[in-house]
Amino acid sequence: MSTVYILMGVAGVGKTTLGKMLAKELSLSFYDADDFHSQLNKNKMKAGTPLDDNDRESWLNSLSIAIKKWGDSNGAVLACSALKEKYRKILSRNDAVKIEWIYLYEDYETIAKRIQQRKLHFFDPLLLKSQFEILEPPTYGITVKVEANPEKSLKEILEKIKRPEIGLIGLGVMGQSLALNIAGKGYPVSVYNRQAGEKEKNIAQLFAKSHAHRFQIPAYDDLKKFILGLETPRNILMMVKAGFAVDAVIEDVLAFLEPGDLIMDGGNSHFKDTERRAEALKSKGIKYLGVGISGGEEGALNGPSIMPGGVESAYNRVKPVLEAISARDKHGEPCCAYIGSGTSGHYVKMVHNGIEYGEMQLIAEFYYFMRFFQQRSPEDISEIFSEWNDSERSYLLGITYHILKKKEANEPIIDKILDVAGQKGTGGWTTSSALELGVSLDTITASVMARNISGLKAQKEKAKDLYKGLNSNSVDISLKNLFAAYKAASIINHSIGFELLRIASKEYKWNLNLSEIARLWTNGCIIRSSFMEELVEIFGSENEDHLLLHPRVIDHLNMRKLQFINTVAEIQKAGCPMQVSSAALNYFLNFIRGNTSANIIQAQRDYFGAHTYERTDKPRRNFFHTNWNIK
Ligand code: NBP
Repeated sequence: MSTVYILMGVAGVGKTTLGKMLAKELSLSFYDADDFHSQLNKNKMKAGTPLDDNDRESWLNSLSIAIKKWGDSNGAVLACSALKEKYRKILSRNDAVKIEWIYLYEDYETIAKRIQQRKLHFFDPLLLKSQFEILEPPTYGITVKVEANPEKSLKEILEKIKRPEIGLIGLGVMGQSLALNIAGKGYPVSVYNRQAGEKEKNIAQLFAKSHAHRFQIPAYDDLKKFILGLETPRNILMMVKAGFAVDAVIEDVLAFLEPGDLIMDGGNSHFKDTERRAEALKSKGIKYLGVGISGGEEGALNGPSIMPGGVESAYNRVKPVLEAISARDKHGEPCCAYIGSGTSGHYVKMVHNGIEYGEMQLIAEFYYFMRFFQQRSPEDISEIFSEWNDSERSYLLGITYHILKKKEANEPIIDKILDVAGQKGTGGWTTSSALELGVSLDTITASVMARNISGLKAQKEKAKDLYKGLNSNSVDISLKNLFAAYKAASIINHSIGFELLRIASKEYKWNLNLSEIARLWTNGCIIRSSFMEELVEIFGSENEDHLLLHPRVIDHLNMRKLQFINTVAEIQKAGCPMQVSSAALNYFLNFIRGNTSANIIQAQRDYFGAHTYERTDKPRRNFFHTNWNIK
């Protein structure tokens, strides 16, 4: 479906001149509505008899048929006075046609003078006056005050008819920030938000209005108008709650989309849902990208880290805008790059969040120990985190420094926040995926479980009086040792997350570039840090094996392993919970021992279930069974 541009306004305002110029610029055919009058109408006009509404109706009807025909082919530019709303209604009666109304205006005196100056043109002041009297300026479309210099007016029209290249659905926390980010980078964007109930009326309009001093953002609460108003083929970015809402929006938009249009899901959808949706839409000719976006509200506004996955040609279509709105790495390159085929974008975002869960819990654990087992104040701990952050440049350490500094009525606000942590699923999904792939995900899983156990608030309140006798006195561990343990655990948490990506990439044939993924995570996202910068180089230097086998990581951990073991042990001995730190330590110890207790497990399995075992004195993949019945 193509666009028909209708330049409307009173006689002499410049419809024909500008219409022809516009048609040339857009490589479209130009039509003058006067040429569509019937012979009867033409005779009447020749005889100086004014046309009545009946005469006009047949003329407008034939024009509307022509408009439909032009819309079905390449589009066109039409000059037509269309002074009254009822005339315009007839012209646009076919819903399936995209009409762009361009209302040209100027005051009576200027037009009269202009017509008189065109020496050969007959000027009837009464006709012009009557046109001004019946004119009903449209409240939609584009309005252009005609300049003496038509080139200037054409420029204004061209700027205004630029249709939005991207339409954003869902003006929640992320959607609003992203829309402003896109508009700020000079990409025409339109927005839509559903009308859900009385409280949620005109969200899109109110949003556009509150930013109208900076950007012209077309805003809709009518889905059809929103979609038909987009440049074709259309690019739609959904920023709605993951789960049912995504399916609901897809179902709604499908009614108005055409083959070749593209839907992007910028939310945290489960990667298997993305796969299902992409498959279903493929059969309808609709392209689909799962676009992981990290950075929260502030990142979405100023530059998030973006992880798009799906068909590469679809990504290439939106690459300029996605790159433009993303954060920059230290070399000024966009923190946005094609991740891989299928559902890899959302998978990578999910693992990002898994690592994020682990990092958050680690910081929380060290805070908790220093606060309640070393009796330090939130203010003191914020200074300690600030020092740690001098070397780590970790976004999460940085925000925790601010959190601990914040006061309400002169009291640290952290003391007023209930110790029950919420979650939206990505951490748990990372664990489920690791279980499916047989990958050890100790730290991330422990961080999900830590949030789960935080929910048992009432039971924990009871339990604290039932298990007494543990020493909660001040535990003497130096800040140097605490930092070493934190750093070691954090390295192991990252290793675990990237190991899942490495295995998933092989399993799902995504060919993920781990160095590039680390680069995307060096800015804009929640887990950005100086260690992430280091990982870009570590993965870039041919490391295709487990991160804990890389020389630089080995150096990091060898330097800290004793402090790590002793510190976590001392903290636990004092009765302080350290779910992620101890999970990291156990992963590390299991990894570096060469042998583990798993031979006992395998023997037990063979004993009760004849599951067989491999032998240390035989090549791998040979399986043996023993008759364990000792008589
Ligand atoms: P919000 O909760 O702030 O906004 C959700 C949006 O989804 C609202 O515009 C809401 O419309 C719309 N929506 C819902 Br809910 N159900 C809908 C339906 N059935 N049809 C149409 N629209 C519907 O979420 P957000 O924080 O902006 O997050 C959006 C996505 O981005 C989520 O997947 C989230 O996990 C992800 N994400 C969030 C962050 C973050 O820091 N917040 C970071 C990275 C990714 P309404 O206004 O009418 O209710």
